[in-house]
Amino acid sequence: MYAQLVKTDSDRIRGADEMSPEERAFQERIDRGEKIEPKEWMPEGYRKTLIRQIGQHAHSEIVGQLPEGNWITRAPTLERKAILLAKVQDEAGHGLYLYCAAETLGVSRDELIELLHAGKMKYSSIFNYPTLTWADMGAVGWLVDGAAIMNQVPLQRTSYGPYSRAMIRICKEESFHQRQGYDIMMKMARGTPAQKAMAQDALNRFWYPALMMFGPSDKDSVHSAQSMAWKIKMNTNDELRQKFVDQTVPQAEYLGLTVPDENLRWNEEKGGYDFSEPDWSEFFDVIAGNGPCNRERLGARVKAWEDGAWFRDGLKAYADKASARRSAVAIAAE
Ligand code: FAQ
Repeated sequence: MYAQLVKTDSDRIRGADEMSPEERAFQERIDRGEKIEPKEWMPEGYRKTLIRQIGQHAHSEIVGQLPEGNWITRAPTLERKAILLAKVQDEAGHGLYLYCAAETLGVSRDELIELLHAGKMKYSSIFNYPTLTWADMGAVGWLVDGAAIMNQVPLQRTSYGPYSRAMIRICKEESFHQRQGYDIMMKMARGTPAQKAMAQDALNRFWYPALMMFGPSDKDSVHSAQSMAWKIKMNTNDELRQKFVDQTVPQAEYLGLTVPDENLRWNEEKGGYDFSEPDWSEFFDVIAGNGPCNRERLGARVKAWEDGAWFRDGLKAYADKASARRSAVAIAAE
């Protein structure tokens, strides 16, 4: 089951002449912009690609609570603490909607979690970087949620119904997250010289990892072509990265901070910024499990799962007992 779930056959687009009549009819529905719903026929590759992407997205939300959870006890004011708590709770909620969306494709949440814990399913590279100062809470909200929104707004129009509906609510909450991050950055950037230096340092450390969130450059993206043909993805990785840079650079200027890229220049002809690519060898290293915090993050998730075993056992024992009681009542009533 694991190998089947992890390996997808979505790497190559099949021409209409290679498709079965069912596959052709399916592709025509996608091309007309129809939504695909859970019990409807779908190609196996479509189902597996969705499980991979939605599952990875769900894991990202759950693991993504850790870098910010790290700062809840150290938030500088009661108000900041309440806001950060709400944001981290939202991320748990996003993970739960997304696991539910994945479950409609015939995989259980337990199976997905097992794959994550076994290192066989990925989560976003960004959460393998440490959050060292309070300014990092600003940078995560501004840049990480900003990149997440840039990627997820188009996903509201994705072809799979449950995923697209989950995205609508998630995007609304992500907008609040992005604003709270920018608000922290404003406060820091307009504070004392030491606070401004902390904000600049957070931007320096999170800029390139945020650019990596969009995935490898288009020439190295394995799944984009087929995922776009199926409207599982609506844009290429590079298109979204460019939009993110174009939107974020003026926001950095407004803060009086400097994007750490000496090649950053407005390009009149293309109507967007030229910018330096992230270090892709670092990206591939991080997604292979060798980033600064991979072991710590996965270790924290596995520990939380193991520590919760008594609670799951208790729930199951209660459910089994309740179901046995219902059966006894039903037999007595016959
Ligand atoms: N990290 O062929 P492509 C959030 C993998 S939510 C790790 O281009 P694809 C909210 C990719 O899986 C953030 N792995 O892949 C929040 C594939 O490997 P595989 C998560 C990555 O799927 C904020 C290989 O590289 N968002 O942040 C990454 O077509 C703050 C080749 O790549 C989503 O998941 C990466 N960054 O495009 C929470 C959005 N990029 O699976 C807390 C939905 C690529 O074959 C705090 N996902 N890989 O072994 C997507 O849009 C897509 O899956 C992409 C990747 C764009 C991420």
